Amino acid sequence: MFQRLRPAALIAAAMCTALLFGPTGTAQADGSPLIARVGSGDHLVAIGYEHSDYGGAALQFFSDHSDCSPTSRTHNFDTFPPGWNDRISSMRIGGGTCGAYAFDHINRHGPMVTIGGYVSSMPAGWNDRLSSLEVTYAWWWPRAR
Ligand SMILES: [Ca+2]
Repeated sequence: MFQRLRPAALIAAAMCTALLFGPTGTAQADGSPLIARVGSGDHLVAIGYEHSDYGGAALQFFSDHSDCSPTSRTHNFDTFPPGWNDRISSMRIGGGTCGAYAFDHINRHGPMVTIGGYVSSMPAGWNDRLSSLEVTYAWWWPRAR
């Protein structure tokens, strides 16, 4: 049981750490916030970062639940806040069985790549390209099992 829960616990701890010790201050030089959020609800399901290795400004993805099972509702983010289109360079996806479809265009359209867990740099060709995101059951993500 401990082994099964461990990856989720590690990712949850990392996400808490990112919240506590992530970017400090309230705004960047252009006035945009260092930590922005998208989605409604109290459950943090993913974090996107401006730079690789979880650096720079952060975008937090919130949902009304945190489940990623074959039957649970997916966490859909059809657009990103102003300044966040084509900007994300690294991500952390929620633990357990969660992974994400990351799309080139808004409304979860266009070319797509699957990611999960810690993504310190986006897959080749996907830096500064994400425009929408779907966090969901990650059948392709063996480390989430
Ligand atoms: Ca794009």
